[in-house]
Amino acid sequence: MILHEIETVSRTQMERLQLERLQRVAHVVYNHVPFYREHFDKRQLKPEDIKSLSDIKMLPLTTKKDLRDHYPFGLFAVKREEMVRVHASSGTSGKPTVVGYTQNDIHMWGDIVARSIAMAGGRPGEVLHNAYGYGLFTGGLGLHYGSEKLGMITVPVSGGNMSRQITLIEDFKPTVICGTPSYILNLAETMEAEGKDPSILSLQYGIFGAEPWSNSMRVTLEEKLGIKACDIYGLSEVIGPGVAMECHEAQEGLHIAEDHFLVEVIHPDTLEPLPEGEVGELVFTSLTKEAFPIIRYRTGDIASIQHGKCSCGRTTVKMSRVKGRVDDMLIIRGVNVFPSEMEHFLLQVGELAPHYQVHLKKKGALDLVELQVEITDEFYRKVSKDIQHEKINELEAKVKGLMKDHCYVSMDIKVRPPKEIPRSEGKAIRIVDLREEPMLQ
Ligand code: DLL
Repeated sequence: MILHEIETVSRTQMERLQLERLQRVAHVVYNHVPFYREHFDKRQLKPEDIKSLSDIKMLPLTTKKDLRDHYPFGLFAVKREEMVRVHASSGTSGKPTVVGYTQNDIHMWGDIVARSIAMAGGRPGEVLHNAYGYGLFTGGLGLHYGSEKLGMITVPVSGGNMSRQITLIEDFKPTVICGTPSYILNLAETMEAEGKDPSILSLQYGIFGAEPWSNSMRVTLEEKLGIKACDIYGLSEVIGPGVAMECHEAQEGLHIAEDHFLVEVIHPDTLEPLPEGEVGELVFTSLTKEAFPIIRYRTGDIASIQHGKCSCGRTTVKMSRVKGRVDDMLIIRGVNVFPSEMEHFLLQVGELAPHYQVHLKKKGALDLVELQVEITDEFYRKVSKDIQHEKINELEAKVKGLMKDHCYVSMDIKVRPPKEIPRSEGKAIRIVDLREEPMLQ
């Protein structure tokens, strides 16, 4: 096991380091980012007023809108000559949010991703197959630099081109595979369709993230690929992948790289801080970034945090797995539910393939929610044509009951034939909003 020294320090030591770094970053943003200076001035606050970690609450929250309003480089704290890279995340609407890195930022990011890969089970000298997309998205290059830093032989495949992915895995014999869980599922199923058994490959560990995925999806991926699958979390605004990582020993919560990122959990409506263990919106402050320091960034991601020593030996604070984004929460007749919660139960239905989509439609003034699920090839073949209609009706009723009993929501269910739900090429599209389009009767 590769344990980094900083991951096992006492709480007092960690908090001392965090405070020192927070005080420094407060000075940096005050002196170099007019947006933050204005906020400090409005509150009659000076960087010196930060005397303890809890004083962070005096600082303003930063939102995605703030990033968009200062598009592209308005929140950067260094001169252009000091920057070496930008990444961007595409939003659902409007301009992307742009983030920047100095050479030191790139080194620091490489270090935390190297720590993350080691946490998942990766070891120097072994091969890592990186199927995250390379480009403006931080997944590909983020994992790439971390893998090289750890001393792994890095295969920069990126996404797409399934047959090449499969050949490279068969020939290069990686022990670690990285990608979004939905894309790796697509890969495993493509192999199965070719009559190959992905569980006998050289793979031992998976590093999956960039989208919410349930524990049932973890079980599916682990069984199909014969691996241990760990969750990696991050967002470009904070740095990219590596903000937090699950260890393969416990597979229970993600260790936050808290020497670099200070976490808080707030109530998404009242914005009040929530106590440890309560589920709310994650907020991060970067403690060491140079080009794009960020203060109290509202991630929109719903999770909780917990302190304590993990069975892997690490003492860093852990976050629970992300349930979903605030914007993806479905409110169905007053009940809140995330697609990943529905996924957890759907994947336990033997007749269904692990693919689904939620379609939001409008009928008059009414919002309709339709959960689309897909039957397995096996079920399709087994059930004879004359009773298929009846069996599908039964299955729809079963899924409807399951959603009602476990997620407390009543929604329309549509069972679709095999392979009809679009497969993921990166981040899976779980919610399709058709409310602006006229309904076909
Ligand atoms: O998705 C960074 C990343 C790349 C993380 C590779 C992990 C692996 P963005 O494109 O900026 O960055 O999207 C960030 O994706 O706010 C979450 O809503 C979601 N997300 C990321 N990781 C997870 C995860 C990358 N493990 C947004 N579980 C975040 C659930 C995740 N959601």
